[in-house]
Amino acid sequence: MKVLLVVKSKAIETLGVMYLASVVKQAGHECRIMDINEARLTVREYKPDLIGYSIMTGDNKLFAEFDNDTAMMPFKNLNVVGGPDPTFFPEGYDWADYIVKGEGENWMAEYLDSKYSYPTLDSIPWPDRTDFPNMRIRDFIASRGCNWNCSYCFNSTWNKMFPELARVRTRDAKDVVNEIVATDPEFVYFQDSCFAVNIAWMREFSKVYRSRANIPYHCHLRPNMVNEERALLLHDSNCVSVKCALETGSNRLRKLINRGHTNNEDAYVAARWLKKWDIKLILQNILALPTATIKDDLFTLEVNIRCKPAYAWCSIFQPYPATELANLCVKEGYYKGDFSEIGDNFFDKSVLEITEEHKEQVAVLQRIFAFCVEMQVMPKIEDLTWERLPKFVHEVMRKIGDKRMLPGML
Ligand code: B12
Ligand code: SF4
Repeated sequence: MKVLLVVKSKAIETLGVMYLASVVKQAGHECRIMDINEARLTVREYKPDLIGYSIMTGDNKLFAEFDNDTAMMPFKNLNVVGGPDPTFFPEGYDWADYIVKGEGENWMAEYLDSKYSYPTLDSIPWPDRTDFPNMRIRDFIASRGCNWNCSYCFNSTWNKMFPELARVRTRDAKDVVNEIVATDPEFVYFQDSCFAVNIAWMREFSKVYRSRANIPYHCHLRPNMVNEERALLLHDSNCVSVKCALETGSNRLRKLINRGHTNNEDAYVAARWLKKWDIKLILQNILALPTATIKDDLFTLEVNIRCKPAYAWCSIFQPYPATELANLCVKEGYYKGDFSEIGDNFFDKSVLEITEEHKEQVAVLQRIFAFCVEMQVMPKIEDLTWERLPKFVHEVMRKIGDKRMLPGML
C-alpha cells in the first residue's frame, strides 16, 4: 500500500507525520510526506492508496480544496484527516473518510494491520526524516502532553479527551540522545510543550547529552520552572536559547487563563538565571485576551521591558476550537463562534467582539512590541495607530529574534 501524508509546509520538520511515516514503514508499506504544493504536482503519478492530511486551525479550506481536486483523479484513495483542527473541530470535516482524533500512530498501525502497536512513547520508532533531507536544524520531542491547564491551550481539552493517557509522557533520556546522535544535526530544536518537567529526567539528560551529543539546542519552558539548578543543567547541556511564556503581566488576566499560580516575579527570576548562564530568553506574550484592555497589554509590555529578553515574541489571542477559553468567549459573547473566521496565524488581528479602535491598537502594538522591548521604550496609547507605526519594525525584530534564538543558523 502507498500512503501519502500531506502537510501545509515542509519549511521545518513536521514531527507528527514523520512519526506516522515510521509506523507505515514499520508495517511494511510505502510512505511519502509532501507539502501541499508538491502533492499537487505529483499525486497523480504517485497514486496513493491512502492520503492523510495533517491540519491545524485555519487550514481546513486549503486541504478541503486539495482533496476535492484529487477526488476527480483516476485512482481510488481513502482520505484521512488528523492533527489539532480535526481533533478539536471534527464538525468541519464532512469531506473526510476518517477523522482521527489525537495521536495517530495506533490508528495507522491498526488500519494497516501492522503486527506492531505502540503502548508507550518509547515503543514508537523514531520519526522518519527521509523526506526532510539536508536540514541543519532538526526537531525532536522528548515528551508529549503537559501538566498544566492554560485555558487558551489545546492541552487542557486534550487531557479531558484522552483521560487514559498520563498528562505527561516522557521518553527515555538515553533514547532521545541516541536519536539525536544518529541524526547528527547542527542544531537541535525540542518541540515539547514543556521541556524536562521532571528534574530527575533533566539531570540524567544533561549528563548523557553533554557527553554524547553536546549540540546547541533550544527548548520551551515555563518561567516558574527556571531556578538555579535547572538553569545550570540547561547551560551544562549546551542549551543556547529557551522560550518562556509570560502571556500577560496582569494578574487578573492570568487567573482568567488559568495561570494564576505564576506571576511576574517568576519571569524576572527566570530572566536573571538564564542571563547568568548566557542562555537567550525568548519571552512569549498574548495580546488582546478576552476582557483585556489596551492598558493591560501595555503593562505586559512593561514587564517584558524589565525582563530584557533576547526577543519579546507576541501574538494576538485566537479562540481555538474546543479550548476552554474559546468556549467561555462564546458563552460570554466575546466571540461569535465562527471558527472558520480564524486565520492561519495569530499575528494579524483579534477576532473578538472589541471596537475597531481597540483592534487597531492591538494590531499595531503586536507589530512594535519586540522593538519597544529592544529599545526599552514605552509607546503612548495615542501612538498605537497605523499611521504612526510602520509594519516593517515588527518584521525586522522577528528576524533579529530568530537569529538570536538560533545562533549561527540563519
Ligand atoms: C511545531 C509546531 C508548529 C510548527 C510546525 C507544525 C507542524 N505541522 O508540525 C509551526 C511553527 C509551523 C507551527 C505553526 C502554527 N502553530 Co503550532 N505547534 C507546534 C507544536 C509546538 C509541536 C507540534 C509537534 O511536533 N507535536 C508532536 C507530534 C508528535 O504531535 P502532532 O503534531 O500533534 O501529531 C500527532 C497527532 O496530532 C496526529 N496527527 C497529526 N497529523 C495527522 C495526520 C493524520 C492523517 C493522522 C491520522 C494523524 C495525525 O498524529 C501525530 C502523531 O501522534 C504544537 C504543540 C505540541 N506540543 O504539539 C503546536 C500547535 C500544534 N500549534 C498551534 C498553533 C496555534 C499554531 C499556529 C496557528 C500559530 C501561528 N503561527 O499563528 C501556526 C499554524 C499555522 C497554520 N495554520 O499553518 C496549536 C494548534 C491549535 C490548532 N487548533 O490548530 C498547537 C497545538 C499549540 C498550542 N499550544 O495550542 N506550529
Ligand atoms: S500553554 Fe504551555 S503550560 Fe499551558 S497548558 Fe499549554 S503547553 Fe502547558
